[in-house]
Amino acid sequence: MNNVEQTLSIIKPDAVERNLIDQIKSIFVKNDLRIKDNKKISISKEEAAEFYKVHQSKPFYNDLCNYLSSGPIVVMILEGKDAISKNRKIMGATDPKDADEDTIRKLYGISIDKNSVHGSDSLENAKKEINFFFNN
Ligand code: IDP
Ligand code: MG
Repeated sequence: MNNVEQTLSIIKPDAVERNLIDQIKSIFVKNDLRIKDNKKISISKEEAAEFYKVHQSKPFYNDLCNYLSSGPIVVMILEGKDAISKNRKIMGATDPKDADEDTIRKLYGISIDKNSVHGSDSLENAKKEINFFFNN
């Protein structure tokens, strides 16, 4: 089981609102990322602020926290070979207009803030982020 990793994925409010949950999940599954756990939740602005703490010095931090707490989201643990980098590749660039063809953000993203999905960017952050939403 070399390089089997877990990563945190979030389907953001813009995608949940447009009923894209099943389409996005099917892209992960098609790419051999197993959905180990998932739940549809709403979070408070304070929880969003804690989750996105690494961005607290950025000019877009406040808008980002308002946005993630603006409606239901789906949080998922994805598991598979090289899950962290694979998920980042499947998601595409942060700004949908820079994203490669067939990536989730190219297909469904609206703008740099409404870019449909989140994915952990490192092993360390994946562990922290999974624990944030699925601490049992
Ligand atoms: P990522 O989601 O591709 O990892 P990050 O740089 O970690 O991108 O930024 C977190 C989120 O903050 C992005 O997904 C995006 O929604 C938002 N964001 C990033 N840069 C900007 C910006 O310049 N303006 C507005 N929102 C941004
Ligand atoms: Mg990031």
